[in-house]
Amino acid sequence: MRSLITLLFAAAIPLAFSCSESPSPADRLATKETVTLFRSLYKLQNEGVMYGHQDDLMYGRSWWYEKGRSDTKDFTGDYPAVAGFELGHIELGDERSIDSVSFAQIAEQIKIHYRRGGVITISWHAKNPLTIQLPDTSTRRWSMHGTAWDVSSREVVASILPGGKNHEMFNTWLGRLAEFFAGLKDEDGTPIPIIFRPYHEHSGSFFWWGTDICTDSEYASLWRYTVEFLRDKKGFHNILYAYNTDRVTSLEQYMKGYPGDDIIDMLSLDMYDRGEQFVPELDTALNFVTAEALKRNKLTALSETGERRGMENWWSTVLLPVLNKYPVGYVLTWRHAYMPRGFRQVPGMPPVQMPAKPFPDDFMNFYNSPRTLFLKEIQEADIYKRK
Ligand code: BMA
Repeated sequence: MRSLITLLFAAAIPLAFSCSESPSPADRLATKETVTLFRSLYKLQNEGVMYGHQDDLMYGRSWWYEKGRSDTKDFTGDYPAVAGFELGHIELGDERSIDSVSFAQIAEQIKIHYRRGGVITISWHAKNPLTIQLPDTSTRRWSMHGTAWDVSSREVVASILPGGKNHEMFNTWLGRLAEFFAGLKDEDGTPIPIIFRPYHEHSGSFFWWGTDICTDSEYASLWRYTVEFLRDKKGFHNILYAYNTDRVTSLEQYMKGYPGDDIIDMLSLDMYDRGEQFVPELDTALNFVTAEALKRNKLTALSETGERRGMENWWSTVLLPVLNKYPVGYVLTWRHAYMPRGFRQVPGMPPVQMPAKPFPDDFMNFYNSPRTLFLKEIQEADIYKRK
């Protein structure tokens, strides 16, 4: 008996060690595929940076939902490693998203990209659950009333948390989100692992969940409530949760409102190039965000960025050198909004003709860098361990 106990104990030690040595999703019940994805990404972020593109599979400036088409593929011959999708307006029960994309087609492309061996990330520009119920009194032509960008009330987050007057309504919204997630299954019924990045860019104050629009503790509670709803109440164990801020200058600022390591799987950052300060600011932020992520055994990403207007060779001379310094899991650039007439019209300004090509030529230098990973490279790495 004694020897059996000793034997069992001896067997348990390496097991315990191997668990603590392999970073795992925050959800202890995460599915096998989700754990595998998490570990693959954790390892890969030290080897290269995956390229991601928002709505890449849904449309480009001059085309709209052509199955199999992708701006990234048109330009480079390969799909992005990470495909970004947006679920704004799913909460209303609409058939189409905030960007007019059919949710059925989003689900279809998520399944296809997963089959190909790619990574899926989802954002959610949810409407403002408080102001959407009030009349629009704005006289401006471009009213933000009731949208994700409506920051006119600081009561909104409190109003949807338990005990708040919009709590039941928000449960309905989360329920609709859950219904969509429930459909994300492989042919054999296996839930598809996704990276979900709601309530993004918290350090800014331009969304109703922004830093000046709610308290840190309300923000953390919103996160916790959402994860508990999806994970514990609805039983999803295929979701990796990405915490996210807009530009920040210190770790303290980055972590304001962080809901906890038991909720979050990825520490991500959004930062667009708006001028000279971009490189030093991004360098500083990626330094502390990635160091903190590794300390906590979390994934990392520069989950939104975009080039400086009018700058040549931005991809290879600005973005890549900074990314090369840090273990950044993926870098994603935002959508190429569909412009059937080929012009971008900013109110009050003359229309600007959009470039005929989806990316500048320098994007090929980024693509050809041995550090960047597109779909073929992560297919080789077999991130879901299907081979
Ligand atoms: C924003 C803009 C909007 C879009 C939203 C959600 O950054 O691109 O036009 O509706 O993202 O995708």
